[in-house]
Amino acid sequence: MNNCQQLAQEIRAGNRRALSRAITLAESTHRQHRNDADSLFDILSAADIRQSLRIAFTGAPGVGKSTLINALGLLLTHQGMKVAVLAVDPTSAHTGGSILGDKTRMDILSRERLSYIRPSPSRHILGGVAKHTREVIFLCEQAGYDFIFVETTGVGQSETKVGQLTDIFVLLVAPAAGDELQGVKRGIMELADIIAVTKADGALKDIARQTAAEYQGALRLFARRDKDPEKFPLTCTVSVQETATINRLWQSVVTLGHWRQSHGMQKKIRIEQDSAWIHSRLHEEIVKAIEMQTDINQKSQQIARIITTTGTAFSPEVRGQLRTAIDSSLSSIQIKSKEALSS
Ligand SMILES: Nc1nc2c(ncn2[C@@H]2O[C@H](COP(=O)(O)OP(=O)(O)O)[C@@H](O)[C@H]2O)c(=O)[nH]1
Ligand SMILES: [Mg+2]
Repeated sequence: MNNCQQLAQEIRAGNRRALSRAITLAESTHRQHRNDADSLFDILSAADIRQSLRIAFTGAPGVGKSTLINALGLLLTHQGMKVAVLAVDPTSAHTGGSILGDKTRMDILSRERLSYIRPSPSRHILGGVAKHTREVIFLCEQAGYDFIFVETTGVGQSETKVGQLTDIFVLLVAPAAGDELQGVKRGIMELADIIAVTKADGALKDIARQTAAEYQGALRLFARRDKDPEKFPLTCTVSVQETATINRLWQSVVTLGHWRQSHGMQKKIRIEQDSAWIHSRLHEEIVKAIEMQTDINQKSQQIARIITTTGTAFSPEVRGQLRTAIDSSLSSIQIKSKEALSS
């Protein structure tokens, strides 16, 4: 048995160290690691593919994502379910603060035998959110996790991307009534399956209820989606101090998950998502190959110098140079691919 086969076997047996090693391979930029990761994916996908329910938790920093995930994770692991948490948080890449915060907030969950917590390395987040998140999700699924929680903050369109990788999208908002819905972007609200107003306890309880009612009102203005049963997308309030609210939120997630599964929606959504993901992978690889095969950077610097002289991109010189650069790049790619084919 070679190393990749061994690793695949350990992952399937639920070995967390093996899973971490595999994720590191998948996230690596080294050629050899990528090749190993490819072999690993081949081995894992040749067997029976396991799938988990994937849930995104998104919302502004400090809204209570990690705390809620910790509470939900404990609830589920105590029922014997396996929960994996992937933190895709661009803000932590800048400050380092959130990752430390998450460590303590998910500390209790991380000690559970049935949990697995993985923050994304910051360099991957900065270079395009969660470039490998789809692969990491696949690996966690093959390790037998029943639920995969993806935590992300609304920075640099990370939520949109995470929304394309998950089955259920939970948007968390803080209690703050009358605040023009806190500037939550329309596009994010359109993605939401559940909007949960957090910290609904103590002095904030009433405000949280009011906030939830406002969001409920706003949701009514959106067009109905095929992927929703009656009452969805829904709004609720939640507090980690009140277990009943956590249970209720989870019941909504489960209800929606079951409905989508039994109506063929989950399968449909996943096929669309995977097709889009493959498209963007292909796009990325081709652009990378083109950049490597042409002197695109040098050419744009040349043109930038002309713009500095002319003061605008709309000069005949610039447009002429641009056409020449495009033509010569395209023919250079053609020549190089012919060479590659005949060699
Ligand atoms: N009162 C109250 N505070 C909460 C609740 N959930 C989270 N918090 C607090 O909100 C702060 C930010 O929480 P955190 O989970 O790190 O937010 P994240 O940045 O969205 O992951 C922490 O100080 C938490 O203790 C809640 O249900 N009630
Ligand atoms: Mg957090």
